[in-house]
Amino acid sequence: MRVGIVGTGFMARVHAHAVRAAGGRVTRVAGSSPSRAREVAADLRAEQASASVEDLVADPDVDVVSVCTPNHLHVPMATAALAAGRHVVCEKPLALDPEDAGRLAGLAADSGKVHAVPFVYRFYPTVREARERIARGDAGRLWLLHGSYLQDWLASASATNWRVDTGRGGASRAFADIGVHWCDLMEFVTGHRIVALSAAVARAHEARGETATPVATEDGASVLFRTDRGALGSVLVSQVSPGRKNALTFSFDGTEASFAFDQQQPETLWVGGTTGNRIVQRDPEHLSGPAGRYAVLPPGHPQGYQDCFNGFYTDVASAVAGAQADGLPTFEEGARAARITAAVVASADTGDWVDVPA
Ligand code: SOE
Repeated sequence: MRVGIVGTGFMARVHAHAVRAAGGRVTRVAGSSPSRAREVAADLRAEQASASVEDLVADPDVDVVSVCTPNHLHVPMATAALAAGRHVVCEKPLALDPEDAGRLAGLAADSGKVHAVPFVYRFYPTVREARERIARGDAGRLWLLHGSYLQDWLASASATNWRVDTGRGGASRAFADIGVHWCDLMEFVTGHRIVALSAAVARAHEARGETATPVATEDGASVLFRTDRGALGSVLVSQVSPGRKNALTFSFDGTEASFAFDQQQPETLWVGGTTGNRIVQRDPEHLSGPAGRYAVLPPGHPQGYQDCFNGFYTDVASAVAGAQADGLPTFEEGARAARITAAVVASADTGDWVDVPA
């Protein structure tokens, strides 16, 4: 699997490691300029730097294009890659609005090519174990789905980033950036689908950066939702919660058992019951098949975020080879995330409950 990476930031590095872990080659890197591409290609040990994105997507030595750029460039770059007949991995959010996301998902579906969005938290073995146990009925009827995703990298008013800028990041920031991970994970693990939601957003800082630039995007969001199977849920999202780094947590509570997970302690899954609780270890010997597939190290050697990306690209490589694994997040999941985000923005604007299209 020969991969051309578009983008030169933190995610490009994570994607490059994962491509190699999956047995692929990083054959090209393109960036905001030829010189930046050369610098990062050397840093990532890519085989060549491409002078432009156009050169990269046209290069016969590229099977898969991985779009790791700021959000506003995702649609044009993924569209160009599909038009050139390449498979595409595109970082979330797929697009800044649901219409563009839907069009891109349609293009991808019609292309017959592999198309994937790295909702990578699906690839923790303990998450897959929760999904398997819930699917076989261990939770009973799930009725309360709750959790949060809290970070602190934007806690200071001096901290800023292209994600803060509406033009490059989109109308929503905290929810579009990390709330979508939580919602994808909830829907993937439980099989429920959000059908309506009520959201409120807030800002800790009205201006950011050295020039005190006014901010129009949210630092945090609180979302109440109902699902197609009658459950009630809530998720709290923040990028200004000091001490919380990537504190994605969920608790999915059923009539028989509750399943809880903490992304900062991913080696275990908590299973709550009225007569006692259990801690399920990430032990390949004792996980279900679909979970064990991603448990690549013996218990006691912790797996983490990069291992999730490695598992994601292993499944991308399988799909490129014609064997798509269960649970690969595609552009359809990217389009769904854009629909949920648009509902959050609309509800936060009006204060009303907003339906989320199927
Ligand atoms: C920044 O909030 C970020 O890198 C997100 O963009 C990623 O999607 C998330 O997995 C980690 O935090």
